[in-house]
Amino acid sequence: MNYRNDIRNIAIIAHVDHGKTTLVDAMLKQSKVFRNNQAVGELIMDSNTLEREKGITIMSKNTAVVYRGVKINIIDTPGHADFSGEVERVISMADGCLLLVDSVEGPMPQTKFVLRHALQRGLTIIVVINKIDRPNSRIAEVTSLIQDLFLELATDMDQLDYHVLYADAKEGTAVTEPGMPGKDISPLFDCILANVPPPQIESGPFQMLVSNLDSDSHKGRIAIGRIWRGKVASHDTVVRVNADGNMDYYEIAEVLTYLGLKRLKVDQAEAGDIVAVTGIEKVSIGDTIASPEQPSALPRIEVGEPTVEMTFGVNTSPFAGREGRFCTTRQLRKRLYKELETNLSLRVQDTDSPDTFLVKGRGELHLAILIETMRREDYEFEVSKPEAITKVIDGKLVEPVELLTIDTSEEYIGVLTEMLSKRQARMVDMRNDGLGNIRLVFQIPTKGLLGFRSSFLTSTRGDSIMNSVFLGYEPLRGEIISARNGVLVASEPGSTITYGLNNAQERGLTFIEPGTLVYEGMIVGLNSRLQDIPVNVCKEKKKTNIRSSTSDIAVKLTPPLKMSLEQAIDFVNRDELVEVTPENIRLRKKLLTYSQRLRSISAARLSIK
Ligand SMILES: Nc1nc2c(ncn2[C@@H]2O[C@H](COP(=O)(O)OP(=O)(O)OP(=O)(O)O)[C@@H](O)[C@H]2O)c(=O)[nH]1
Ligand SMILES: [Mg+2]
Repeated sequence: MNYRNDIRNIAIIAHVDHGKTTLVDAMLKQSKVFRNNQAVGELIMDSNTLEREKGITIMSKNTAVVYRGVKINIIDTPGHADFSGEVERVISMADGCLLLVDSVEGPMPQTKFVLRHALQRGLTIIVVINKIDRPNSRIAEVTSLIQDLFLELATDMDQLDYHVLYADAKEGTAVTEPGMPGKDISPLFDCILANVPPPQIESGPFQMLVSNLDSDSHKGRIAIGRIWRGKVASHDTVVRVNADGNMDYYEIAEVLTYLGLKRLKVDQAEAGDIVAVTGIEKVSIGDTIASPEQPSALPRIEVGEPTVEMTFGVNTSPFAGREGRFCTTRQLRKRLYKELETNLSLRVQDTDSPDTFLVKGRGELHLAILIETMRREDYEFEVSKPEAITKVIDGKLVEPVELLTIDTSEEYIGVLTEMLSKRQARMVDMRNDGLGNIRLVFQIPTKGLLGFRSSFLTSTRGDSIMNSVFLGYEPLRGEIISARNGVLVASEPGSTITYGLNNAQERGLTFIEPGTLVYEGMIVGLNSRLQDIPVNVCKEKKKTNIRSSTSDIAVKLTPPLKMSLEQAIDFVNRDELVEVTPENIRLRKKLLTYSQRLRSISAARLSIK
């Protein structure tokens, strides 16, 4: 075995928001990959629009810096549990990981998930306790919690011998001892060079595993991955081995390597490096690209199973086809199946109905991001309520269960535990830091967690944080009765009028402004009681000749409750749909007319009897 001392390959892993992308900013800025006066901004790697809007990383990305003559390939990964598939996918390119832990929050459920994966793969870990500038940082305590985590997860003794650094990623400083004044990020670079093993390389014909895909309108599909053996140059003939073990031949067009935010064209690249190659039109993630001399496949990348499913269907509302450019079954189907090429933990299935597809993901956010992305690409479609995916293990029906961590204050313990017990959650831990900050940990079936976030945020007035990670499967328990009230359903099509909306507001909350086009069966508000009721929000005030003393007073409406896409998905029940178009998110009953809904209720009653 040989090593390449001129390269290190690292992945940055952590719980959501612990500062991974900010740390990459610091590494990029301080390794002089930008001109001195170049304005590069913050969270440079969060380059796609949704990432910038939401302030979270969704897809893992590659970059590289050069430090003391060594190229450090860096892979930034997302920390949100719904995108765990991304971490599992790219971690195979690395020899080491920076495990970031927030100095206040300490290790969180996703910290454990990513650390377990990294240790199982035998990667060298450098712990970076980040955000040490935060006023209530508790470095000593967090250090010992991390130690406990390693003791629990290490697969051999050597792994307990990890290095710890202390960073303020925002300032761009890291130190080797707590309390030391920070100057720059170089202690981190030095630690990486000294401790992350250089890539081991096998000599022999070229072999690489495709871990990521990108595309370019000129270059076509770009396959990204680590070269495990040999070297590759442009115009080389290579074999692609796909999931079924089938092989086809291609000519490599270009070989590119990373530097900063750029991909540079190089004559050739060798084992140990992370490269992007073009010219292989049909490549998928997990494929091996190899020299025809020895075209053996590397083990494919395996990612965890999806836990949540919902249907995506062609828009069947009376407004179908008005707002989107891509509205047909064929277009929807093609787009969904295309997503599978890069979104490894997603599954798409045809259903009995040709216009509807079953889409399975790692959580509500995973699916919501896909919906939002498609809507921005001008697709129009309808989606159903997300449901937890049950399966059969050893002849028993089981359901996914998650570990839910809530950071809140004392005053909300009562309301939260009450809400959660209705959702079949069981408290497993409660910690009080003595200052009124509480951490509650629950075990909860995924189905109980669906739709919980919005009521969580309202009942804790937005100042608590919740996080959940997949734990495993447990025998299926009974249904959770929806705690939501009934809805106000438009009984007539038309344009909404203040008078009609005002009448509706006497029944409950409304979701739309005056002048909004509605159709019969569209949900326009939340009832203050349990049943659904039809309301005519397009109703005008009867004109009379008699002037009453109050008739001229303008009606003042309460501002409507506007829902984001995620809130809308959270909100709907099984007999309802979310209609998604590039311009609007509408809620509707599946059955649009009142008489259809009445008939279905009486049919359901009959079947119970
Ligand atoms: N005070 C302080 N804030 C920091 C530090 N590092 C990051 N932050 C802030 O923490 C927030 C999250 O930072 P990100 O870098 O997006 O975190 P991330 O781990 O990449 O998040 P995901 O990719 O979504 O998992 C941002 O508001 C940062 O400005 C730090 O050292 N100190
Ligand atoms: Mg990030």
